[in-house]
This record gives sequence, C-alpha cells and structure tokens, in this order.
Amino acid sequence: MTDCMENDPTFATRAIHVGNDPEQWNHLAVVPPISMATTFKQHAPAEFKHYEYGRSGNPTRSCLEKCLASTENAKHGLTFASGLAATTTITHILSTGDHIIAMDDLYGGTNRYFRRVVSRLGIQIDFVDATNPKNVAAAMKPNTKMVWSETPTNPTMKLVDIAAVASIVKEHGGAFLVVDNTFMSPYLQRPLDLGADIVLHSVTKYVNGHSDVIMGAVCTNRDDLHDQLRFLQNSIGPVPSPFDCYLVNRSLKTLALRMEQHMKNGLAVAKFLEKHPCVDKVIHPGLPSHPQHELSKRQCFGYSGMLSFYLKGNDLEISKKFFQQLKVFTLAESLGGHESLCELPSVMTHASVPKEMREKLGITDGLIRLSCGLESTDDLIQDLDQALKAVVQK
Ligand code: P1T
Repeated sequence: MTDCMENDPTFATRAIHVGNDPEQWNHLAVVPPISMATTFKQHAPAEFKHYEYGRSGNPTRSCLEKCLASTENAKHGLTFASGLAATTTITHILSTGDHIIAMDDLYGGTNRYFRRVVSRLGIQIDFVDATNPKNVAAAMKPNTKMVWSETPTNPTMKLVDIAAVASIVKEHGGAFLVVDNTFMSPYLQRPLDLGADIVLHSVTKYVNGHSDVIMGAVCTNRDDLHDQLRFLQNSIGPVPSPFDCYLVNRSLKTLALRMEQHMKNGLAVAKFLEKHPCVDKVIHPGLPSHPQHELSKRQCFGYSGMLSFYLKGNDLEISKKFFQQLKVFTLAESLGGHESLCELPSVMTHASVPKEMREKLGITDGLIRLSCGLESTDDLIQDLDQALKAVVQK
C-alpha cells in the first residue's frame, strides 16, 4: 500500500504472545489477570518469590513491559504513569552541569518541561533543528549527555534521520539518544534498530489507542541505561496502575491492525486536503511534497494517522469556525485513538511554547492538526469537505 520498507511479518504475533504465556499464572489464564495487590508475602525477611511491593514490580505490569519491549525489538521495557513521567524519569539520569540537545519542534508539554523545569536544575538545553543532522553535530559540547528528538515532530511533522543522528551521538561518546516514537507506534518505526539508545512512548496515544489510559513507556537494549531507569522508576515512583497495564496489554493485541487503518485514513485525508482549494499546504510524510518523503520511506514501515495542514486565510476566527462545523472529527487534545480528533496547536497543545518559537516553527493560528481515527475513510473526507466549504472562501 505504501512505498516504505516492508514490515516484520512476526510483529503481530509478538504483540499478542510475548510476555503473555498462560503458564505463568496459577490457573493458566489465557488473558492475564489484573493483580491489584500492593504488597506480596515474603517467606522470610527480604526473601520473596518474584514481587515484593507494588511500586517496585507487579505481575500485570511485567506482562505488559515484556510485550511492549518485544514490539520495539528491545531487551528491556518499563512503563510509567504518563508519557511525561517517562520523560522526567529519563532526564533524572542527568546531573547538574550536563547539557541536553533537543529537537526544536516537540510536544508542547515536553518543550515546557525542558525550558521551565529542567533548566532550573542547572542543566543546560539547546533546541536545534535536527532535520539537518549537522546542526546536532555543531551543538555538541563536552558535557552533552542527552540528545532528544521526536520524529515525525508534533505538530509540524518534521523528520529526523535517526541513523545519522545516532552515529553523531556515538562518535561524541558519553551521550545517549532518545527518540520519542509516539507519533508512529512501534509498528511503523523502530528507532532502536536504527541506533537510538532509548525509545519513549506516550502510551496514551497509539499504543493504547482507545483514549482511556494515560501512560508512558521506555524501551532500551542497553543494560546500563535500563539499570538506571529501573532504579529511577522505583526511586521516583511514577508507576502505572495494574488496571491500566491490563488495558494497554489488551490494546497491543490489535496494534498492527489499528495502525493499518490509521495509515489508510491518514493518507487518504492528506491526499484529499492537498487538492482542496481551501487548503494552503498539507504536511504528511507520505506525500511526495513532504521535503523528507524519501527519508520516511527509508526509516519507516508506513505512516500513522497524523497530519497537519494550513487553512487558507491563516486566521484564528476562520480556524474556530472550521472546528465548529466538523461533525465526525472532535475538537480535543491528544491523538492516536480510534476516534478522529482535530486541534489548534497554537492555542491548545503548544500554547506554552513561547510565541517567537512557535512563529519560527510555523505553528500559526491557521495550522490545524488532525489525528485520523478508525472511522470509514469517506466519512472523514466528507466531514472535512463540508466544514472547509462552509467557512473558507476559495
Ligand atoms: O500526555 P502524556 O502521556 O504525558 O504524553 C506526553 C507526550 C509525549 N510525547 C509526545 C510526542 C506527545 O504527543 C505527548 C502528549 N501529547 C498530547 C497530549 C498532544 O495532544 O499532542
């Protein structure tokens, strides 16, 4: 269906079975039980079978973490109470005096955390346009400890060449590369295979996919990083609930199927909007007009349901009217769920990004972000068409 790399045919099987073996449960349950216990009996002081205390470990969580790690081709997986809790925990690996290089376009909450929280801890941050890996090389300092990137970025859909940036980070020595894979899910992109050290997800999005769980995850192949993250997960404490772990483990079973439909809808909507007279520009990596279309074919297995576009007029009032007309798309933050969502990053998800930074990135009042869900393709297109025609003058 796309001209991207061919996907791994074992993906769906692993997402269903890894970590889910019925033999691990007393009653051989095919579906893992939700283990609500906050503490576990010890045979003698500090002598216990697998688990000791619910923050340190939980059977339902272990089951999910193993399954999730396998989807990213990772040796280790850890889950957190939110995507931002995962971000915070990774950043705790750093110490005062360290330096971070971050992609300039990031989820607004991640940008805010780096600028307004991490910077107060005596950690220096430089935001660079990592679409050109040379900018990352030029920003490297002797104390650079972490390079942070999303690809595609939220919301301007810029791509970062993961393999190229990973080799710059390795050459530097002492730093590690984190890739936030939220916009793609492990089905469509596997950053560790391309040389990243850590992959992060806002599980809240595609991985859970049903808009009913807030969760984060981190996967890595590096034992040293995993040991530190595992220590921090327990020492800081932002762990998810067993019930949420159950729900996400359940969601992984349909991830491959869901992503295929997200991809189909996203591409169809992008192609439709690109021809629409009421639209100035569409940004979707699957369109040949995307400046990094070739890179996306090389590093991804397809495209998610995410895209952004500029409404003709580039005006807040026109954008507001457009949202009021939509009937199938819901105006709301977040993404990656079964239901299609739309939002205005300039005043919603990225309102906390300073105005000059937003303007430089092209996050204007006419930039609309869509998360195409799993509805019928024609219904999504018709909904957008009627809303565009109602509010935008050609
Ligand atoms: O919301 P939370 O689970 O804490 O995840 C934060 C996060 C991290 N990384 C990316 C790329 C994200 O998009 C997010 C959250 N994003 C939204 C809520 C949004 O609407 O963009």
